[in-house]
This record gives sequence, C-alpha cells and structure tokens, in this order.
Amino acid sequence: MFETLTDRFEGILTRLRSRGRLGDAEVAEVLREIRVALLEADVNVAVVRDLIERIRVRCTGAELSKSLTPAQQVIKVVNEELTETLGGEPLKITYASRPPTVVLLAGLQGSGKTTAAASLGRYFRQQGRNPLLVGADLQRPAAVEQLRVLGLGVGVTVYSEPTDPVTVAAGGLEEARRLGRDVVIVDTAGRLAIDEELMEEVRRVSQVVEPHYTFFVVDAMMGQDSVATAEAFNETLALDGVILTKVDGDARGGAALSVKQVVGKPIAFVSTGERPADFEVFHPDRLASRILGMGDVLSLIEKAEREYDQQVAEKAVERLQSGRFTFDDFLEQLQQLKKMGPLSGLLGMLPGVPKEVKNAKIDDKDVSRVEAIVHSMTPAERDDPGILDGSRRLRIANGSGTTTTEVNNLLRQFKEMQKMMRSLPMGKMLGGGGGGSARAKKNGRKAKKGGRVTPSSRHTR
Ligand SMILES: Nc1nc2c(ncn2[C@@H]2O[C@H](COP(=O)(O)OP(=O)(O)OP(=O)(O)O)[C@@H](O)[C@H]2O)c(=O)[nH]1
Ligand SMILES: [Mg+2]
Repeated sequence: MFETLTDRFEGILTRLRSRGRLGDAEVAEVLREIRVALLEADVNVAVVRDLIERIRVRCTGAELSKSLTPAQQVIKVVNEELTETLGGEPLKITYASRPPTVVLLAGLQGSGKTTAAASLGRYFRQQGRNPLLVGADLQRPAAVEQLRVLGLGVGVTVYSEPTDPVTVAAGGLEEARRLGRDVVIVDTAGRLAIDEELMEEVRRVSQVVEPHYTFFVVDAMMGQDSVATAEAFNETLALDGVILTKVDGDARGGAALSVKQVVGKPIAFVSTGERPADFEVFHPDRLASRILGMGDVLSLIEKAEREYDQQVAEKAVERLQSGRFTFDDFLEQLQQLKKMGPLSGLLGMLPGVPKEVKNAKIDDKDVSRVEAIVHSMTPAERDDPGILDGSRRLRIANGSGTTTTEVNNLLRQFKEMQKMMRSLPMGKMLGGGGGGSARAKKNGRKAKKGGRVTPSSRHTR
C-alpha cells in the first residue's frame, strides 16, 4: 500500500537530509519533487496544488524552529500538511443517546460493502457494543447468505426477510430494539452511480432508518474514479464518511489522498484484505508518517524539538564524528538525555539501533554514579581520558566515592560508546546530516593541524 509514494518520498527526504542550509531555490526543488511524486501516485491535481502551496508558504515563511535543522523542518511541515490533507483527526463514532446507532453502507457493485458490514460488526463488538447486521441487499440472490456467513464468523446476528429493501431495513431496526442491540449496520445492494432506480432505493432505505452514519464504501483501486463516485453519492445521500477498501491492492494511494478534500468527507475506515480483521479506523497522521517512510522518526523529531537543545546535540554529533568526543561532552549529553526520559525509550525510536542496545537497562542511580566519576576528573582528564593512568583512576574513585573497577568500567564503556555512536544514524537524526558532518569534517581537519590526538587513539589499556 502506497509503495510508490513511500519510495519516492524516501529518495526526496534522503537528498533533503544531505543538505545543509535550505534556501528558497532548494525548497522550490523539493516541492517540485513532492509534486511529481503525488501526481504519479494519482492524487487529484487540485489537491496536489493546494497541498504544495500550503507546504511552500510554511517552508518559506518565518515559521522556524530553533531546535530543528532545515531538513527536519521541511519534513515536519510536509508531514503535518499531508496529515491535514488526509483528514486530520481520525473519525470518532458518537453513539446515539437513544440506541440503536444506525450505520448505513452504500457503494458500487463489488466495492466491499458486505465485507465491510461484517468488519464493522466485529469492530463494534470490540468496542463493547452489541450490533445487529441487516441484510437489505435483495438484488443479488446470494447476498444475504454471504452476510450470514460473514456475520457468523464475527459472532454478529444477521436480520433479513424476503420482502423488499425498505421493509427489511425498517424490520431490522425494530428487531434491534426488540433484542436490545445498540448498533445496527445496514448492508445494501451494490449499484451503479448512473442507476437511478437503485439510487432511489437506497435513498428510501436511508429515509426509513434515518442513519446516524452513512458510509460510502469504495474500492481504492479505482483511483480517481472512486473519488468521483464518492462525490456523486454524497449528493444523493449526504455521506458522513468513506470506507476505503482493497487498499492492499492499491500501490499508489491517490484516492486516499484526495477523498477528504474533493468530497469534503473524511475516510472513516480502511480495509486492507478480505478478512474482517483486515479493517481498521483510518488514522491520517499514521498514514502520513508511513508515506514519508518516517515511522517513529517523526515522534523522535517531535521529542527532540520539545526537549533537546539542538546546539548541544549538534556539537556532540560533530565531536562524535570527528572522534573528539570528551567526558565533558559526555556529561552534557547525559544531562540532556536525562531530560528526555528513559534512555531506552529514546534509543528505541532510532532506526538501525541494535536490539541489545535498545534493551539495555540504564538506571538513574547508575547515571548519578557515572556523573560523580566524571565530576572527579580534572578538566584535562575529561578532555583526554587517555592520560588516565592507574594512580589517576584511584584518585577519581576515591574522590567520587566509587571503586577503581567502576572507574575502569566507565572508561571501557565510554570507549565502546564512542565506537558505537560513530556508527549510529544519530548524526543524521540530530545534527541534520550534511550540515553537521561538513562542519565535523572541518573540525577534524582543524584538529589534525593542531596536532590533536583523539582520546580513543591515545587511550591504551
Ligand atoms: N483484497 C481485498 N479484497 C476485498 C477487500 N474488501 C472486500 N474484498 C473482496 O471483494 C469482493 C467483493 O466484496 P463484497 O463485500 O462482496 O462487495 P459488495 O460491495 O458487497 O458487493 P455487491 O454486494 O455485489 O455490490 C469479495 O471477494 C471480497 O472478499 C479488501 O479490502 N481487500
Ligand atoms: Mg454485498
């Protein structure tokens, strides 16, 4: 699902991150790339134009955040605007104060209404509700039977009778009241948008059951056609939302990205397979992150933005990359990281961090002892742990109320950390890639000219 877009965005964002400063020209280029990617993914032209314009205004405007690099800012803006285009907040069902809450499903032939009806039955059961399915599709001989089989699978009773759709719908509502069911899901016959007779039928069903929610079930693989039919149905039925089905077969995702803006109604649920379990509430923010191929990286950026001092981070990254990371930097990082909460939580969000590292338990008490050790070092020692011989280590242990074993352990871990940090994508994440590493390289050269020896190369054990 959305493979095309995800692939394209991956390339765009990687190139973006490898840049330092972003001028208007760079932003314009990125926007052009995003525009092409969206059009290729079959997103409605007007939707693309509007989205790009919103991103452009925010990226060239004064909305700057001190704690983020330019690339991170662009990614953040794109993510937020993409989320908005997809509908913003997920739809939240409000249950009728006088049950049952009635849900009516309509849509073209074969769009997945009956499957969605059963999936909704399962969903409402999971929400602690007691739904009833109503089979009002008397068009296709096997339709009610299909619903019964699916209903059995999800443990929801099906009501139907061989009369006519309007009578069935009214009867279903009565039955639900009699049985004390609090949600009624009405499955209707598939129709062609142009079929006036069938449109009239669903309109009458709607009049008699007065649904709280009318969902248009639409096949995502139809691309922009699905958006157009949703629009047509919205005129007849006043939709509350769209259920986008067969998303598993749609690599482009243009429909999902266009529905909200074109039809003016949000996507309420998505179906990604034939089983009722392949059905979920649609979360615009999660989909945007997935399209951007960012996953939890976005939450990391948000977290960093909230609590991390970018300058401190950038400096640390530069020093790490140039191999000049000292115990002073280490102390600073420890303090920053303590502000951000459990270390393992933070590491867990970074892509490419080995499981062993993620699962490592770091406890606050340990952190205080480590801080005590570092505080007992002289500035020269912090700057260059390589000079820490036996007698210095003993002095530090005594000064910090620890043991030489602890001091030795810390020194060993520090060295290992330097090695590990250099292989982590932290530089890209927090220092903003190109900008940071370019400066780091410069620092590296400066260091060499000054005859500086890195702690790790001088440190002998
Ligand atoms: N791959 C995939 N198949 C689906 C999905 N939803 C439904 N289907 C399949 O699509 C076909 C049509 O689904 P139905 O639920 O019968 O569609 P309908 O809208 O009720 O069809 P009519 O009642 O004939 O108008 C069935 O074979 C379903 O198993 C989905 O999300 N992904
Ligand atoms: Mg059906």
